[in-house]
Amino acid sequence: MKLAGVLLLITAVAFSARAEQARFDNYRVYELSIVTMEQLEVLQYLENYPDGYIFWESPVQTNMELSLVVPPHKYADFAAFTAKLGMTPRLKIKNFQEVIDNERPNKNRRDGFGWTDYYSVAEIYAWLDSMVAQYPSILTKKVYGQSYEGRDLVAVELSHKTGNPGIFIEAHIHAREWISSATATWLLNELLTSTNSAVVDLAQNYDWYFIMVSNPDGLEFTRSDNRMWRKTRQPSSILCFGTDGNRNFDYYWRNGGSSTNACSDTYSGPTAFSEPETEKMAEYYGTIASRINVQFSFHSYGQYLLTPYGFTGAPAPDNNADLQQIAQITAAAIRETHGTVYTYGNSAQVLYVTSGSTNDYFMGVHGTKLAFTFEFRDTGSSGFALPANQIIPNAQETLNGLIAFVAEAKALGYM
Ligand code: 0X9
Ligand code: ZN
Repeated sequence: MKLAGVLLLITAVAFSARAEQARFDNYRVYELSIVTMEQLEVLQYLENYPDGYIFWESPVQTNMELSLVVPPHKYADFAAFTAKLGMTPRLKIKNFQEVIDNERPNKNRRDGFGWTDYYSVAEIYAWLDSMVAQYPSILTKKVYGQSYEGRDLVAVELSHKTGNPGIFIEAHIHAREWISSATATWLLNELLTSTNSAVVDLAQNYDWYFIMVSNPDGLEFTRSDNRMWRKTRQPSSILCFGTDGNRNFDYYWRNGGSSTNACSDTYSGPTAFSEPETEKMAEYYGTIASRINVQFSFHSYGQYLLTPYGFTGAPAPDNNADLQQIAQITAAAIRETHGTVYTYGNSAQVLYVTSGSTNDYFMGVHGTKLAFTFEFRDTGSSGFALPANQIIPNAQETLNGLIAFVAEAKALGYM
């Protein structure tokens, strides 16, 4: 009796304390083109009442592509409603669980931090601390706030000398985009250890500001509960959690391409800067903005290099011709590395409308002249669950892109 009671208690504790990772067995992923208003409205309705569907992009406008994860119990419904809407879905993934199972082949290896696997917030922060300890005269750690769940919000600054132009990189604001922080940590490691002369030049003659994990609560939630989580984790309504950090910045906030529905993946938040993660990042940026020449946001997926502004009816920035020129050179350098093809252009034109994004805020409010979003690999065969063996090639092509970017920006007088 007594033993049974204890066992029962242990089992109960084990079940309540350990989060259950959602599985996606036989979930299919389809790509759709939204053309008509009717298609848009039906998909928007579905996003609000998803009942098992998972959107990889929010349906915000006609003339956009969107990937949709379809659970087995919706196969028939999905075929029926897309046919009624005159849509021709393209099957990209037959069993999404298989893609997730192939994402981390080395996850059971215990050989320290590296770039053949993805890591937790604690592991990333511990590695950053070890690098700061190893390079105390070059690297500085700044804790610029705490997340909603109380995790540190951390920036690292790399500087070899005073007076360098500044480059700010903000990664992993979207929880499921694991490749974004993996690429950022790899870049920092190269800047600290590479003997390649082009990389040494970047390290010594520019100051680098990195936020590796802008949304630590979200990253942890993707590891414990739901790999497809995107937003922050502050409750947004009785039923739903989270705000899209990249819709929560205070510049033309709620001006298109975001949702006022608290359950949507592109929820703008109740007010601009409602999330500690975005408010604190903006505060931190305010302290360094005068020293920043270039700002990069790291995201996935799609292989895009995007320029501001994103909001509805936005004017082109005065220096748009330079932005496109630099983007073209960067995309060419990326392609020369491993053949990866990037599409570049204004984010609202080549992707979709967005408002309250980091790029728009840093350019519009702080006058940062060069602000770009990278959407890393791939184009949808794995989507957000990019196999870890692509971290290094993705990072290598990004580094080559950055080398070409900085050279062109310098030639055009931005550094
Ligand atoms: O929707 C987004 O926030 C970004 N795409 S993602 O699939 N990673 O979610 C694109 C944002 C691009 N817009 C601007 N930076 N203005
Ligand atoms: Zn993103």
